[in-house]
Formats: sequence, structure tokens, C-alpha cells
Amino acid sequence: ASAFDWKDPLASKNLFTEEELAIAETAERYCQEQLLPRVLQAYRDENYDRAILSEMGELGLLGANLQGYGCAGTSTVAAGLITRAVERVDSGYRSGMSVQSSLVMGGIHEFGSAEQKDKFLEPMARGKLLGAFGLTEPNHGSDPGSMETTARPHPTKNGYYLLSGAKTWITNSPIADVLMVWAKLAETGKIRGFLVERSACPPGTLETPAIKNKNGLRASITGMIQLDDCPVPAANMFPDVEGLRGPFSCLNSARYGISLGVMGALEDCIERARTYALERRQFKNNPLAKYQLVQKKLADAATDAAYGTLAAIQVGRLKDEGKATPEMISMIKRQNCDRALHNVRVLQEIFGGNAASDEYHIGRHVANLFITQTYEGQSDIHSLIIGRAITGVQAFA
Ligand code: TGC
Ligand code: FAD
Repeated sequence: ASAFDWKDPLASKNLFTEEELAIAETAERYCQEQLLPRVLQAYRDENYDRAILSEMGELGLLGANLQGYGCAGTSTVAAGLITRAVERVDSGYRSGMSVQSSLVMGGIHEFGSAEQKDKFLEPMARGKLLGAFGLTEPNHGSDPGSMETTARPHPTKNGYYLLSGAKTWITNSPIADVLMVWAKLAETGKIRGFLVERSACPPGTLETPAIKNKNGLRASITGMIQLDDCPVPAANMFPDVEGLRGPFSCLNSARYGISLGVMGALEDCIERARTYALERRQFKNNPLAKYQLVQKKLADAATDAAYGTLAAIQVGRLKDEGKATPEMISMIKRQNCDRALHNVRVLQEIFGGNAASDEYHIGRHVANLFITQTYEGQSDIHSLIIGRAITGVQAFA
């Protein structure tokens, strides 16, 4: 007879292939054994250990769903199970990996020239080169179409552009080797993507200062990208994609990863809250878990985690069949981030005063999940994307 499994209430496991289960197991083992023991100190020190990307590269976890170039070539769902395993430990660790895998490697894989793919993808898959994705600017976040960063032809050096402008809140930027920068061509005003190689930038043309003292996502490193007439070869521009379709196509894949990733963070909180509620006793020596109000909090959270997981699996399958639309991805990104954040805030209550101690991990997830709800399209922006698709009327401007 089947038994109810509170860790997987709607038996999502039944929908995974043997290969997906094996990948998930490898990722979960690495994350629990190698990442979890480091996360508290990393979060306290606001320090991202660069070695993590190399470790993930060795295990084949980077760009996992890409074909060729040393990538594992898994299903979309398998790649999502990797993000879920990483985010079960910390959203910041997942961020560093998402940027590398989905935004930068995914973008190069989809839009890069043969030379760009040959040069960057394999070292990125192995974690030897680290990527960053620069779309957001100080004055333009939700509305990247208004970006001010420009690329103009080099006045004296043929085959080069000069990039100028500033990007902000860029994950990995202070330590990235390859920065994918989206800029408007001065001549046409069309947005194009450039691969800026730090090692090739003359002094003073590229600065990537870190943004310190974040109150979430502290186990990831975040910074700016400041370009001052930075010379970039035309060969480092994506040849055929122009307009917002370029960056948004990269975002489709990263937003998908987040939708399963945040389910990992939520599940971790459910498990920790359940353990705490069974151990902590109040009033006549009853465990907190005996109280109905506490049970409802766990039931709500487990239900949202189970529903969110199933929805993400469905969209992942459609994505592999070429049938997923951006609106579907907006729907699961918004819903899963919103429900994860809402539920972890409620589960935090179960820990009472101990929630204030980082040793219980819950406060860290709460702070992180606020940011997951904000980046890659804040939830209200996704509401408007979905609303536009429902009504045919756009509400942004
Ligand atoms: P809109 O008119 O909607 O579209 C402009 C062009 O882009 C195309 N497009 C897409 N293509 C592929 N996939 C998608 N999801 C697409 N969405 C739009 C569209 O077809 C059109 O193409 P064309 O050829 O007709 O020009 O553009 P808009 O300016 O009205 O956009 C509004 C809005 C709100 C949808 C958009 O700007 C938006 O999504 N804003 C949110 C910004 C955002 O998500 N930023 C993310 C920055 S990266 C990041 O946060 C990384 S954090 C990583 C980590 O640490 O994990
Ligand atoms: P704003 O656009 O100023 O929005 C502020 C608020 O107003 C939001 O709640 C928004 O929903 C709301 N709002 C805006 N317009 C409307 C509207 N028309 N109708 C209704 N409400 C509206 N970006 C990158 O490019 N690369 C990265 O690697 C990256 N990493 C990040 C890491 C961290 C830790 C953080 C915090 C951010 C990161 N971002 C990155 C930036 C992120 O994508 C933006 O913060 C996000 O897109 C929102 O932009 P904004 O902060 O400028 O907010």
C-alpha cells in the first residue's frame, strides 16, 4: 500500500526518470555534505567561496541541460533538480550557479558564434571561467529596455566597440572572468549582447566593485559593472540576436531554475520547522507539533511546496518539447517565489525567539527568498506579464 510521504506529498518522484533521480541524488549529496557545513560562516562573513564553482564543475552540475561542450545534456527538469538541491542549502549558492549555467552559458549556447562557444563553454562547464550577466542598471531594473549603456564603434581600432555605462546588482561581477553585458548600439539604439573578458580590458576601463553589507543572499557575491570606453572586439558580440529577446531568452531558463530552486529552500524550512515543533515543548509538556495552529502552518507550506513542484515539472517537460511559453515561466516563477517567501515567513514563527539565531537557518532563508522574489522580474512584474497575456492590454507604461 502507498504511504503518505510528508517530504514529497504528491509523489513528484513518480514523474522523474531514473537518470533524473540519479542526478538529483548526486547534487543533494554534494550540497548537504559540502555546502551546508560552509554556509553559516559564508553568510556571516558575506563571503562567496570561488572554489564552489569549480567543485560544481567537476561534478557536471554547471550548464547541465546544455548539449555538447562538456555539458551533461540533461533534461530541463534534471537541471531544475540541481538548482533545488543547491537552494535547499542557500539561495545565494544557487544564484552563483544560475548565473553561470542559465544566464551566461545558456546565452552563449543559444546566441554565441561557433568561436564564442568553443572558447567559453567548456571552461565554464568545468568552473574554470566564471560568468556574470549584466542587464540591470542603476536607473533601469524592471524596465531594462530603457538601458543607458552604449556600444559605439572604436574611432581608431577597426573591429572593436567601446562600451560605456554602469550595471548594478550583478551577481558574481566582482570575481567574474566573463561579463555578459547588454548595451545599446550607439548607431541604431538596438540592444546587443557582448562578452567582456576581464583579462583583455585595459586598466581603468572596467571596474567591478562589490556591493557590501547586503541583508540577504550574503553567501553570494554581488557588485557593479562600470565600463568607461572599454574596448571589446566585435567578435565578442552575439552575432544574430538584437533587442530584449536576447537577455529575456536567457532569463527564461534562469527563471525556470529559480521556480524549482525556491521549492528546495521552502522544503528545507518545512523540515527544520517540523523537527523543531516535535522537539520544543510548551504548556503541559506538549510538543509544539501537537497544536493545531502549528499543524496548519506545516500543512499550508507542504501543500504549496508540492503544488509548486508539480507545476514546475510540467513546465519543464513542456520546455523540452518546445511548448513552454514565457508566460508559463512567469507564472511558476512568480507563484513559487511568492509562496516560498510567504510560507517561510510563517514557519519562522514556530521557532519563537530562536528564529533570531542564525544556527536555526530559518532567518537566512527568509532574507534570501525576499530577493528571489525580486530579481529576474519582481513578482508584480510577472503579474503584469501574465495579465497582459490574459487581457491583451499591457500595463507597464
Ligand atoms: P516587451 O515588449 O515585452 O518585449 C520586448 C522584446 O523581447 C521579447 N521578449 C521575450 N523573448 C523571449 N523570452 C521572453 N521571456 C521574452 N519577453 C519578451 C519580446 O517578444 C519582444 O521582442 P521583439 O522582437 O518584438 O522586440 O518588452 P518590455 O520592455 O515591454 O518588457 C517589459 C517587461 C516587464 C516584460 C520586462 O522588461 C521584464 O521582464 N522586466 C523584468 C526585468 C528582469 O527580469 N530583469 C532581470 C535581470 S537579471 C537578474 O535579475 C539575475 S539575478 C540572477 C541570480 O542571481 O540568480
Ligand atoms: P524597480 O524596477 O525600481 O522596481 C521597484 C518596485 O516597483 C518593484 O516592486 C517593482 O515590481 C515595482 N514596479 C516597477 N515598475 C512597475 C510597474 N510598471 N507597475 C507596477 N509595479 C512596478 N540583475 C542583473 O542584471 N544581473 C544579476 O546578476 C542580478 N543579480 C541580482 C542580485 C541581487 C542580490 C539583487 C538584489 C538583484 C540582482 N539583479 C540582477 C537585479 C534585479 O534583477 C533587479 O533588482 C530587479 O529586476 C528589480 O529592479 P529594480 O531593483 O531596479 O526595481
